[in-house]
This record gives sequence, structure tokens and C-alpha cells, in this order.
Amino acid sequence: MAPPQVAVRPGLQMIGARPALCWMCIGAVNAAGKGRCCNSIRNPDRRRFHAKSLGVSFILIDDRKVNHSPRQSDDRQSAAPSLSRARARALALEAGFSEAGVVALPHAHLDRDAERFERWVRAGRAGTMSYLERTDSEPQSSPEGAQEKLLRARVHTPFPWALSVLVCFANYNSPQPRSIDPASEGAGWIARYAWSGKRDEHGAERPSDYHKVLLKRMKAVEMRLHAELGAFESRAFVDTGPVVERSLATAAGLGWTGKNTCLIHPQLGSYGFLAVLLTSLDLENAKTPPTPAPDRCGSCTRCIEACPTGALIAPYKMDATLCIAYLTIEHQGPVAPRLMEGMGRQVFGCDICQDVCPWNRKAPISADPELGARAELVNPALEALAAMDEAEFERRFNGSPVRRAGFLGLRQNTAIAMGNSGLQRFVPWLEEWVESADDGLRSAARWAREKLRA
Ligand code: B12
Ligand code: SF4
Ligand code: SF4
Repeated sequence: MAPPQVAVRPGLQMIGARPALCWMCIGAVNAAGKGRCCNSIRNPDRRRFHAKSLGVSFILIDDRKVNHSPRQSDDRQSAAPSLSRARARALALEAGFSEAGVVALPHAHLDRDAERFERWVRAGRAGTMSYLERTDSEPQSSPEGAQEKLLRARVHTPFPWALSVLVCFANYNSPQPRSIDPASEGAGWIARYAWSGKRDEHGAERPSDYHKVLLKRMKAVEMRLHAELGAFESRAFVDTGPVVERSLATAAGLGWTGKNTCLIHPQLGSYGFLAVLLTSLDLENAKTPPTPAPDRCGSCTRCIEACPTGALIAPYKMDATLCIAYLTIEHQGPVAPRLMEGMGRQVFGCDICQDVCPWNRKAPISADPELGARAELVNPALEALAAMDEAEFERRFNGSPVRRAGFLGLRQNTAIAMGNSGLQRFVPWLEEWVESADDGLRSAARWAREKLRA
């Protein structure tokens, strides 16, 4: 079957000498066509390449000829297809997602959520995650003077054509113990979301990564919609797109934002990934928005009390620079000693504020064949992590989210967990690592060795 066609409209114009954004790579180029952009704007071959990678055949709608394009011409406009909530949800469930919701854009709380995001970033809560701070390079006026717009605060900044969004939830809850349950002496903790694996064609267990697994599913939904509805613009993302997924998920009625800042589904809990599909389709019954899920945190504050590093600085507010997930995955270089203490035995990510949440107690266990837990990653022995060389690290984690921490990053986190274990048997490892050329590992090993000696 021929791939469905999609109208790929660059949606950008050079206005004087101002830079413009390319919706394909979200990079910016200046009037001379230079910048961080893939240059799809100017280069038809690159556009074709991108369309191909999206799995669609290519029709370029030239902005200057926009009135002659298939989607925009008057006769087609009246017959323009719209997105049915029920159909989109059915396709999402068929593709393997646990739940899905659809909302028309702009949604009712877009300004509120954009302001929250902007405040959060401008307060420095994003630490070194500079991708959250990317701007569209077009100044917007504010009382303090001209400021650039944060790219991901409002979905229309990078995607001016988006009229609806399908948001999917994929349950990854598993029957294995929680990080707050008793564990054997000298065990570390890898976050539940990163345990995933799947069987290959020979029955061997291989690491899997939700980004890849779910993007493939979302692309399957995208293809089906294109096959059924014809040409429209669309983009699928899992985690890495320039959108605030939890804002879109709450708008689509999938759950509420907990005081731990996670999206909690009333039946499925919060051990779920999010995936989004933006489309240029009008939504059927767009005037009736999804019923919002009420906030059911009530007077509970367990997550805030349990957070060992004080990253939940207030209900619904996280300072990511204090969060163990940030420190063990995103942060590079030495960690402040006062935070190392609170990191406990977490060597990759952190589940504590979700493990204590009552809404995860009765959450159903996922039977997802591509997101099954790899037993070796549950309560891993710190010795086993320490003994890995780089080749072994690749064997175990190539294709897994854990790879993001890097070999030395994981070793640094292991050193910190060893320091927090109180176990003298780890001292020889630390003695070896205090000589490391890597600043982060060296300082973690020194701190851990002193802690065990004290
Ligand atoms: C950066 C990032 C992080 C950072 C910062 C997290 C954070 N809380 O902001 C770090 C590295 C710390 C992190 C950790 C984790 N992450 Co993360 N992360 C992201 C990412 C890429 C961007 C998040 C972002 O924009 N943060 C900025 C803040 C402002 O936005 P937000 O918290 O998402 O937005 C909501 C709230 O802040 C709320 N809000 C703000 N102020 C107020 C005030 C009130 C009164 C209320 C009610 C709400 C509210 O409004 C927003 C939406 O409605 C998203 C993917 C994406 N593209 O969105 C994944 C994502 C949020 N992460 C995810 C996951 C799984 C995790 C971890 C569980 C991984 C782990 N086990 O270690 C932890 C969870 C930690 C936690 N308690 O949130 C999932 C969350 C799924 C879910 N059910 O919520 C996402 C959606 C990825 C995905 N596609 O599945 N993450
Ligand atoms: S993930 Fe861990 S460190 Fe981050 S807010 Fe939750 S409990 Fe605190
Ligand atoms: S632990 Fe309590 S306050 Fe925190 S998210 Fe869960 S229900 Fe809400």
C-alpha cells in the first residue's frame, strides 16, 4: 500500500532579517538560512528526508501558494476531515496504549499552564536541562522589557498549525517491590520506568526503551489516521518533543497533577508514560472539552514528606535541581555533599514520591510485552554495578533508558549509594575511584569513603 500523504507546510517565513523556526527540527535559522536548523526550510531534499522519516509521502505546501494547496482550497476545506475522539482513542488502545484522551487546541488552561512553566524555568528550577529553556528567538514584550518566548510553554509557538492533540498513557506498573520496601543489604535502586525489556525473536531478553517503543505505537496511530482521513499535518512525541506533556494530558482529561507533580490517572495511578500526537485536524465536538479529572490529593502530603532531598518545595512544585532523578540522570559533574546524603541508594532515577502515593497502591499491573521488568535491574547489588566495565555497561544498557546516565555517571551514583550504605566492604572500590580522572566520580568516591570511615 502506498504510504499516506501528508501536507508538509514549513509554516515559516523569513520576515526581514528576523530568524525563523523550522517545525521539523525546531531549530532557528536567520535570514541568510544559517543557524542551528536542519535547513529543511530551504532545502527540498531535507524536507523530503524528514517526511520520509515520519513515514509519509511528501506534498510541500508552499506558503506563497497556500491557497492552491489541497488542504486549503475552498472545495476541500468544506470536506476537511475532523478527528473523532472515539476513533482516536480506539486506535490508541489498539496500538497498545492503556488509555488515551483528545483535546482541541488551544485548550482552556493553556495560558495558566504556560505561565506556570515560564515561572518555573525563569526561577532556575530546570538546572542544566537547557532544552527546557529554548526560545523561539522572537522577543515578546513584558513589563521587564523584551523577553524571548520559551519554545515549549505554548504548543502554538513551535506548532502554529496544531488544532488537536491525542495524548496516550502507557502503564508500566509492575509486581516487583517498591523502592521504599525492605531490600537486601548493599542493594541499589534503578527507577521502575527504566527496568523495561522485551524478548527478541530468539526468546532472549533485551533492554527496551519507552521512547522507542511508544513512538512506534504513536506512529502506527498516526499512519492509520492518515490512511482514514487523508492529508493533514501531524507530529508524534514521547518525552523529547518541545511540549509540556503533563499539561496536555490533564487538558485531555487523563488525570490530575499530583502534589508530587506527576500525572495521576484515577484508575491507573502514576506509573505511566505519556505520548502525544499533535494534528492539524479540527476535533469533532471541539466545543465540549473532556471532563477534567478532579484533584484527589486532598489533605495528603506523603510525597512531600517522603522526598529525601526536599525537591518538592511546595505542593505541585518541584525544584528539579534537588530531585534525585535529575541528579542521577541529567546532572553532570560533582554533586553537592548535602544532596549526596539524601540520594540514599538510588543509582538511576527515583520512585520515592510515587511509591508512597496511595493512588499507586491499587494500580493495575501492566502486561505490556515490550515494557516488562528485567529482574536483574530490580534492587541491583552495588557490587555488580561497580564491577561492570564499559563493555559490560553497553551490553546491559544499550537500548535502555539507563544508558543516558553514561558509564561514569552510573559509577558516580553507585559510589554515592555505597557511601550511604554504611558497609565497609565497599571501601576498596572507593579507594580505586578516588584516583579517577572524572571530577564527578572522584568527588563522589572521596565523599563516600569519608562517610564510611566516620
Ligand atoms: C524535565 C523532566 C523531568 C525533570 C523535571 C521534572 C518536573 N517535575 O518538572 C526530572 C529529571 C527531575 C524528571 C523526573 C521524572 N520524570 Co520526567 N520529564 C521531564 C520532561 C522532559 C519535561 C517536564 C517539564 O516540562 N517540567 C516543567 C514543569 C513546570 O512541568 P510539569 O511538571 O511537567 O508540568 C505540570 C506541573 O508542573 C503542573 N503545575 C505547575 N505548577 C502547578 C501548580 C498547581 C497548583 C498545580 C495543580 C499544578 C501545577 O502543571 C504542569 C502540567 O499541568 C517530561 C516530558 C515532557 N516533554 O513533558 C518528562 C516526564 C514529566 N517525566 C516523566 C517521568 C516518568 C519521570 C520520573 C518518574 C522518572 C523517574 N522515576 O526517575 C521522575 C518523576 C519525578 C517527579 N516527581 O516529577 C513522565 C511523567 C509521567 C507522569 N505520569 O507524570 C514524563 C511526562 C515523560 C513521559 N513522556 O512519560 N523529569
Ligand atoms: S523523584 Fe525522588 S527526589 Fe524527585 S521529587 Fe520525587 S521523591 Fe523527591
Ligand atoms: S502522595 Fe498524596 S499528595 Fe502526593 S501525589 Fe499522592 S495523593 Fe497527592
